[in-house]
Amino acid sequence: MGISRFDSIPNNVDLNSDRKLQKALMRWQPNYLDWWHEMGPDGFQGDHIYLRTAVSVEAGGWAHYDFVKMPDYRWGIFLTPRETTKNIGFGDNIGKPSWEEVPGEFRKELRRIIVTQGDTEPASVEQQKLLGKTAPSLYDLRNLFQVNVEEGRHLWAMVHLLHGYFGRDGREEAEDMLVRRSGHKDSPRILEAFNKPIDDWLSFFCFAMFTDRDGKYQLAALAESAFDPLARATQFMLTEEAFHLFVGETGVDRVVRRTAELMASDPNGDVRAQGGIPLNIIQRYINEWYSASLDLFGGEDSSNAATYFATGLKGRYKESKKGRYEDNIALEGSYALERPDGKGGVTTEDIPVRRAMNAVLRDSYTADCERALARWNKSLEKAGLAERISLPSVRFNRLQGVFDGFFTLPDGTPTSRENWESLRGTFLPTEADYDYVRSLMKAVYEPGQMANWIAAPSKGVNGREPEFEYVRFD
Ligand code: BYC
Ligand code: FE
Ligand code: FE
Repeated sequence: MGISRFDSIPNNVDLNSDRKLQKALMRWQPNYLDWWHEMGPDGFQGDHIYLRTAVSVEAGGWAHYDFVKMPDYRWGIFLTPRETTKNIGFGDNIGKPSWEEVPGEFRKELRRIIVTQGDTEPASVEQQKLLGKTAPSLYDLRNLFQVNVEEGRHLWAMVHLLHGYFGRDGREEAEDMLVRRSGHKDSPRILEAFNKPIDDWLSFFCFAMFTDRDGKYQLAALAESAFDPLARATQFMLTEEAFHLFVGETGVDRVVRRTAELMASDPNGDVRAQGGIPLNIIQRYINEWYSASLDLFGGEDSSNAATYFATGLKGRYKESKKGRYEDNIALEGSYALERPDGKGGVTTEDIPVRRAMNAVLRDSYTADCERALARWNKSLEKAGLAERISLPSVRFNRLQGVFDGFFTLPDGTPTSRENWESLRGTFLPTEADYDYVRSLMKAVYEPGQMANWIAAPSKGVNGREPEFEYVRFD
């Protein structure tokens, strides 16, 4: 019983010869499927979706595209292969061989990192549960489900590590992944951004743009890990992640482009009257999701981060890329950290680089977000408009780190709580904004048709036309 199910799990971890791992996964799998049915996409479970499945780790042929029903998706387990044994690339243990097993002294920290990472994956599926009902096109509907099943696979990737390397407490943690619920009062998901509702597609695109992008940087930091199975699992996750970021970045861009079109075509620039999303609402959504995603990097000045780096658990972005960092030990040098001065202003303080590793990773992320913003602004420019959108300051609207509880305008200018509260509706989405955006969310399920508030994509998926019937309703 059940063994045949394992033949259906694509993997390169020799699952067939690992009895213990099989047994653990066999117990977990039915609970995972129960969770998927309860908390995965609402409806559409019997429909045929044109989906990509990871079937190998070969650069050219890792993905297979076909129509599948989501519950039949083959969630697999893949580690990026290594040609040679690897040495630790940074921190106090630099140069020593990477770990194939979990060292006893770092067990707790490693488990915690893997659990935190794993928890975000099902959380995002829960947050996006209802979006299929209001998809702006079949192309977008299919992309949403692609992201959802792959986040499911990312959970599998972390559960494989928990089952394979952590024994009984790993199995307990794997069960708990299916128990916590996004936004639940008593057992919420671990990180705050994964408890926020995602009720409309502009929120979804912002989430995929800004929050999945935190995922990219966290995964990249873990892909440097001295714990080799974690490094290889996260490395492979990054191949799928690239598409999620594409969905977010091009999704926001398509909204901006459509808005620009409507602004340019109406002499009064009245986007609302034409059923589009005004630029200032888009800006407020960006402010909201960018600041919430910055919180996911943890505190800028963090002893946890210093420990993770020193021990080799977590590196910087592209730590092992030659020439990117002068020094992979990072015991010398400092980071100029901006923080509140205690008198209502802001000051800069030098802190040891190792303590600033969260901030260093976040800076790589911010630069990447700025690049995307520049692209969106190009779309405004091309439409002949003078308006521009921007990223708020990293000080703005923070609930973690040194600026938690500090009030600034989006440009970073300190202000009083009273002033901030009175201006809130100008820089963060209001209930009226959400109501308006939700009022536009009406499903469009005809192949090639597009909701009015968003531009069509420039190309389809896997070489198909944008008009392709990406979802075949049962
Ligand atoms: N919310 O030293 P600190 C993804 C806690 S997204 C709540 O400042 P640290 C995806 C912290 O736990 C990527 N609590 O931070 C995206 C600590 O608690 P204790 C997910 C928070 O530990 C879209 C205290 O505050 N992966 O993949 O250096 C769709 C002080 O912590 C938060 C990871 O996160 C917060 N935002 O860094 C699907 C990677 N921030 O010790 C998927 C694994 C901090 O006082 N996680 N705290 O009890 C980590 O590496 C670290 O846990 C963090 C926090 C970077 C998140
Ligand atoms: Fe993921
Ligand atoms: Fe993702």
